[in-house]
Amino acid sequence: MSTLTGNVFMISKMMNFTTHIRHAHHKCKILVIGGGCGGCTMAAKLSKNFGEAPNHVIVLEPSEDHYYQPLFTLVGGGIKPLEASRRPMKDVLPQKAQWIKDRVTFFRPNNNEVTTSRGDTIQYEVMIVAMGLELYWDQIPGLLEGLSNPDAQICSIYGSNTVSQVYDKIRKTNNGTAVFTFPNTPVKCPGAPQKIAYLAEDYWSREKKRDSIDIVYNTSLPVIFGVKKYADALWNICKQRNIQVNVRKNLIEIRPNHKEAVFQDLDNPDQTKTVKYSLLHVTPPMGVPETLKTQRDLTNAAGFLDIDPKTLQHNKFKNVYGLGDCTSTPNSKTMAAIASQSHVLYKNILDDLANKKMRMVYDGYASCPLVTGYGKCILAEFNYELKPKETFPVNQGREMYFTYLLKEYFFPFLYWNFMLRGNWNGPEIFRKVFSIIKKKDPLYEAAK
Ligand code: UQ1
Repeated sequence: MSTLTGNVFMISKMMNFTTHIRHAHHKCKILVIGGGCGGCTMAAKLSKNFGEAPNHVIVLEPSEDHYYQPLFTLVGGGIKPLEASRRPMKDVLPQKAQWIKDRVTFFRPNNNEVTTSRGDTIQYEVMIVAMGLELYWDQIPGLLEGLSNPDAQICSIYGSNTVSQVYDKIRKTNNGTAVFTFPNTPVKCPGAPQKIAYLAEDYWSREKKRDSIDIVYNTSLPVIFGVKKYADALWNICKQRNIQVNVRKNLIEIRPNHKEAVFQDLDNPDQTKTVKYSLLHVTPPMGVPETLKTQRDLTNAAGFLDIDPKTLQHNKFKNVYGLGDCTSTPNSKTMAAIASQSHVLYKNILDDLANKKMRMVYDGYASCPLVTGYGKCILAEFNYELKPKETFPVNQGREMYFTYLLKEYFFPFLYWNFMLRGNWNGPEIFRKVFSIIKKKDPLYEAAK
């Protein structure tokens, strides 16, 4: 026994902690890395096919809680409590799957095996990587310090531990400049950084404070939204409601004591601008979790799981698949995208296990319910080509109450009751029904 292991053994024995140094070996048919939206959905689907150990599904996930993150915008807007977005992980993971409450520390794809932080090994026939994105709060000097100071007027809907303070800080803002940011990294739900600006604007208008507050949306992107149809609608809204949009501006530093934020001009990187704010809403930089990012044989140059954008199968290791925010597929990172991906992935994995050709193709479908105020929403839906792919037989580029109701009530219902149980494959089913109606409607035919 080496000295180090010996010491650990002695200390743990003294503390009656011997279980800490056990090294269990697990074996399964399907290993799912991550119990978030993508992981939980895939585990639910596949555990219906593979139920009995060792031909079963294992989910490796360290968190105690599971969040429905699309609700965070509404929590920030004071519409929903945080609790509405949270459920215990044990209640959402499928009963038939085995939950190992631990995190992956090393992938050995050549051996079909991973190691966990407790030193366990898990062997798999098929691995699905669904690790999501991590928030890099510490990459912006002053951000952590500012968030922990209740008087600093810095907030973010992105953290489960920061989102609850957003509405209070919006309410406390009476004048000055409210600044909303979008970082220079991929972002989960790229619409959210501006949705919270619209909700805040609407709140201040209702409270008759709007004339005393300037609103600025500083985005690192060159556009307000990637799809022209919706971008045009959003530009109009910003113009009408006097929200100043600055593109290619990246937050690089905050001085919470002086209420100053420093932005870099991404087109002229030497140029910075310091802005005085009365409220600063920060969307933090994000990236793939370190354990995956540093696994060079699994990831692309940017650190994302290197999968085929159509089949969602790994480009090198054919028994590895991925979905959700941690993969290289160039879709918008939203929950609706994961719903579509989960359907494709499920069918493709079953085909592949049966030695059949994979039949399903993911077209990059993503959807973003762009809440533009209390009771208003533009329901963007589009594919890899950034072409609109709308479900309903109306122009979804307009603000509507109906789509807002979907966002507040229907999508959460769909998520908890259908998606997490493996029974929601995206809105294809609605689209089929509506396309039949559309075809039968002479007015629709004439409008084409
Ligand atoms: C969707 O399928 C989904 O998953 C549950 C969401 O979750 C947040 C969505 O926001 C959206 C828009 C969809 C797409 C569904 C329809 C009916 C357009």
